[in-house]
Amino acid sequence: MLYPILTPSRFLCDLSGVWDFKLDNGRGFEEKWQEKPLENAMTMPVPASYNDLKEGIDFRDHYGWVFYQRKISLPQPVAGGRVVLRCDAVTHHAKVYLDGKLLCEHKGGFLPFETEIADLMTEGEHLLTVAVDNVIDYTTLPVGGKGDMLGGLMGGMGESADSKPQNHPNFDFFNYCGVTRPIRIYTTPKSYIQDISLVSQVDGANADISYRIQTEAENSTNESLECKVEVFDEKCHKVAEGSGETGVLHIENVHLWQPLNAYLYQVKVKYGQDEYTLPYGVRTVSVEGTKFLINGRPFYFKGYGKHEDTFPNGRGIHLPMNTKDISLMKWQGANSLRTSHYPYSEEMMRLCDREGIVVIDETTAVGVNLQFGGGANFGGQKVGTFDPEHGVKTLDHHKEVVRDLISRDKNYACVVMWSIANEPDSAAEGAYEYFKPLYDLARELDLQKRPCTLVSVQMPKPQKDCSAKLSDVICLNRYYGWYFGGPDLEAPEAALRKELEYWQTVGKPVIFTEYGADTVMGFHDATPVMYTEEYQVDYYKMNNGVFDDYSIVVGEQAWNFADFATSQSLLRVQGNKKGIFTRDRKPKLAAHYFRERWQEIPDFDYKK
Ligand code: GCB
Repeated sequence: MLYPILTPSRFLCDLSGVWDFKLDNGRGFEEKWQEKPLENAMTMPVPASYNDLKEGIDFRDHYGWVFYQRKISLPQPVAGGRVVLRCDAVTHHAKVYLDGKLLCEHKGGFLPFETEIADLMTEGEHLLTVAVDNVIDYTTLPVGGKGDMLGGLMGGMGESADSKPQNHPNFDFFNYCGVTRPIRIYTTPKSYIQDISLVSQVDGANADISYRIQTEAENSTNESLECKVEVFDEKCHKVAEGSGETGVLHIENVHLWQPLNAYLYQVKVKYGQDEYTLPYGVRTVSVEGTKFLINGRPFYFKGYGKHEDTFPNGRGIHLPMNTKDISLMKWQGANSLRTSHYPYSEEMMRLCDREGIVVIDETTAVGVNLQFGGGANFGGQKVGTFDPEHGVKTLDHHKEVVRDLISRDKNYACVVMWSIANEPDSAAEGAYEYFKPLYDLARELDLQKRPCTLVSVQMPKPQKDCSAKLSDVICLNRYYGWYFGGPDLEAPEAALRKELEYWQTVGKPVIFTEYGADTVMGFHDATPVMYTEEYQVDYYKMNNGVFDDYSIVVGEQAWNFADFATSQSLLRVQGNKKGIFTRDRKPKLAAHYFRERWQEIPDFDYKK
C-alpha cells in the first residue's frame, strides 16, 4: 500500500483537527449517532489517543465504542477522479460512515485502511463519522484477557469486586485507543498506480533494482497506459530508467543506504496521468551462520525496544518526539530500534529511512501467551494458548496483519527483519503449527526476503522454543538480574551464560531484544539497590559483559528507550519505569553509561 503524498496527479487533504467526540453509552448504534450531528459532543483532537485528554478514570478506562465526527466537503474539480479516504490507524476496530452510510470496517489498530468515496462526495457538506471500539479479547491482536486474568494483573490478589466490563490487556502497555494517526483524503486519476515493489541486488559498485508496478486501468479508457520508471539520486540526476510494469533498473556506482548513513534515491513512476515518487534506499540484508549482514558486512544492533507513548498524546502520532528520540539515540551511538509491540506510524518509518536507523518491524501479536500476561502480569490463564477450544483464536487475523504490514513496509531500507510476534507461548504444544504458516507467509510475501524472527519470552527450557527451528535470528527478551534473580547479579549472570551456551549449539545469530530493570529517576544509593539509577547501570554492565563474551550475540536493544504508561498494578509505579530516559526524555544514569559504551562499539565488525 502506498503512503499518501501530494504529486502533480494526486491531491492530498489532511483531516487532522478538532473533531466532535462522544463516548458510547451503549445506545450509540441503536440511536444511529452516525446519521446526525452528535448531541452534546465533546471536542477531541485527531490524531491522538483520547484516554489522557479528559479527566476521570471512567473516561480514561472507557470500555467499548466512541464516536468521532466532523463535516467534510471537496472542491468539485478535485472530485473528478478517484477520491480515497485513508485512515492510517484507528485503535482497535473502526466503522467509518459517510452521511450515516457504512463505508468500511477495519479490525486491528496499527495499520492503514482505505475506501473510495468519489461517488458519495457530491457538492456540499457531508457528515463523516468514525466509530472506534477498544475491546480486546482472544480474537484480537494485541490479545486481551478474560475477566479472571485480572488476578495476575493485580499481582495475584484475586478478582476485582467491580464487575463492570473492562479490558484486561494481556500485555504491558496502556491500552490507548482512538484515531491515533492521520485520516486523509487523497485523489488519483481513474487509471492509477496501485502499488510499487522494489528489490535490490548489489554487485560490486553497481546495483540492479527489480521493480514491479501494480496498476488499475479505468475500464472505458483508451489512453495509452504505459508505466515509466525513473530513478534520481540525491542531487536530482537521473541515474536509471525503465518502462513496463516490471523490469530492472541498473545503477552504476551505486550509493548504498547504510546504518546511520542513509542515502535515498527517488523512484518516480508514471502511469497514464498518474505520478508517484517513492524514496528508496539500496542495501542488502542477509544472515550467514551466526552473522547478521547489512551490505555484506557483519552488523551489531545497538539500541532499543520502544513504544509510541507520550503524554498527553498516548499512542497518538507525535512527530517532534519521533525526531527527538532519534536524535537522543544518535547522541548515544545507537543504530537500531524494534517497533515493539506493533507497527509504528509510516512517518516514523520514513524518518528511520532518512536517518539511517535500522528497524526490526513487529506485528501487533503481543499477548499470544495465555500462561503469561506480559510484563508484570505473571498470572496467566493456565489454559493452553493454542488449545483449539479454549485457546486464542488469532491465527486468521495474525495472517492479515503479516500481509498488511509487509504490504505497507516492504520498500523501506531501514526494515531489516520482520518480527512475527512478541513473547508468544512459543514453547507450547501447538506453537510450531501456529507459527509455521505465518513465517511461510512472510517469506512468500516479502520479495526482499528479509530474515524473520519472533521475540522469545524467558522460559525454563529454551530448548523447547520453536523459534530455534523457525527463526533466522534468535531474538531474546531476558531479565536476568531483574525478574529472575534480582537483586543478585551473580547467579543470574551464571544462568545467562548457561543459556547462551545452549544457543551457541543452534548456530544462529542472537539479538537481545529486551533486557532491563525498573528505575525511578532520582532514586540513588551508594550500595545499588533495585529501582535506583545505580542498580540499573550495574544490571546493564553485568548483562553487556556477558554479551561481549559470545560471538553469537549480534545485538543489544535495551528495554525500554523511555518510561511508558501501563495498566495499573503493584509492580508499575505510574507506568513501566525501565526507560533509559524518562517519559519526558531526560537521561537516567544508564543513558550516559550506554553513550560511553556504544560510542566504542562500531556498527560493523564488532565481533570478528
Ligand atoms: C516483556 C515485554 C514488555 C514488558 C517488559 C517488562 O517481556 O515484552 O512488553 O514491558 O517485559 O518491562 O516487564
